[in-house]
Amino acid sequence: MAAPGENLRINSDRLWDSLMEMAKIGPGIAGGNNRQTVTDEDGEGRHLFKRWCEEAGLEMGLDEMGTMFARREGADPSLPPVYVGSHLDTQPTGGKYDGVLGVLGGLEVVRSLNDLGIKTRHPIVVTNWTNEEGSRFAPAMMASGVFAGVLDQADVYEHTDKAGKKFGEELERIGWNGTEKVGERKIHAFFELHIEQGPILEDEDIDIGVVTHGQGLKWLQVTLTGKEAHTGSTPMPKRRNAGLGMARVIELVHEIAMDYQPDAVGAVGHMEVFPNSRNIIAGRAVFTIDIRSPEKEVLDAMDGRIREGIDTICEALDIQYGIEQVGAFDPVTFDAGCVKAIRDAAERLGYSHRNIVSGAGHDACWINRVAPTAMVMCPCVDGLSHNEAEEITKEWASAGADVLFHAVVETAGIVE
Ligand code: HGY
Ligand code: MN
Ligand code: MN
Repeated sequence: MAAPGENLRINSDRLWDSLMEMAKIGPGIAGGNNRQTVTDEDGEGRHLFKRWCEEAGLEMGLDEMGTMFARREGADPSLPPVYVGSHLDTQPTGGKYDGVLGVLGGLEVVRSLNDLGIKTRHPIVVTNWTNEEGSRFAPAMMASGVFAGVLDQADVYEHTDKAGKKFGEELERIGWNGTEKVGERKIHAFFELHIEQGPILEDEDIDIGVVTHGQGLKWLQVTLTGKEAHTGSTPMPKRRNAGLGMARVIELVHEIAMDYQPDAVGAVGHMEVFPNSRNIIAGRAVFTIDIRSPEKEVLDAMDGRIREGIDTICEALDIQYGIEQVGAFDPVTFDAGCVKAIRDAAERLGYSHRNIVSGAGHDACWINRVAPTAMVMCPCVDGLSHNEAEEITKEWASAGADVLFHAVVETAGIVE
């Protein structure tokens, strides 16, 4: 007996065209995107997404974190909706698909339901979560974190970017601060389609990643304080070199992550030295350590060893240090029912699939705390992401969106 809507497929051309259209907004310098959160470019991308949603007959909601909720009514409006989405904000040197595929894949589900004249029992809400990347304003997954009650809205409103601008003021400046209280919406289930951002699916020639877990993360912002001095006339033993301290800590993070292979990872991607002058010994260094593991015990062990190591390094170099945890979430186990809906959809559609643990963080990781949640992944070329050269194929995008379509529709129920 064929499953309801067994042959349901999305419109591949329309999805791809929408991805390419959105990619024109906030272009990067090397073919990708720079559409950072609550910038004018983000605002422009939101307007385009809103226009598309309204053309699809959706009603747009907006909360106080700027998250967008585009609702397609269900046969029973009193039922909690099935949410489907991701994020439209990008890294400063981001790709065209990270996050965007999940939002526009969700829109494509609705567009396809409209084409087919299908009514679902539960309403469906396509979602654009504000500031998933956490690059301009830490932490990552900011709006979904406030929605899940793990981040404080008043606090994150005060977080500043490198230029000292505040998140809340920037959200208001671009005109996307809504009036809806954050986190009051009831969610029946949440599904997120995302590129893998790693090499596994492509290496194994697999169409679909059924995401069973997400690894945990910690972001430790470190400030090292030494003493500015002349690089030429200051004897080596008399130096208090914060730049040298940062270099040793970066090496330490790498070594500690290598002690917990094959799964743990660690790096420092954000680093600033002051005064950053060629002939002044760095008096201050500010940088962020990013460590991750699927196992909480390993994450905590790495955290402890890094803190001990920083203390030893700073004592040897006679420099002071401060460590502030600016982001963290425990490893995530996604909802078995939602995961099964995704696996069954891939099976039904004839797509190759495998279980996978997400290396990157996603809004789904927080929403999983307040509603049954799961993710679908598609491959990306060379596993590359957070790089303007990020690339996927139209076929991969379509397969992922087809599976998303089936999982969402099956969970929302078809009534006619
Ligand atoms: O950092 C992350 O994993 C995500 O891309 N924000
Ligand atoms: Mn993302
Ligand atoms: Mn990202």
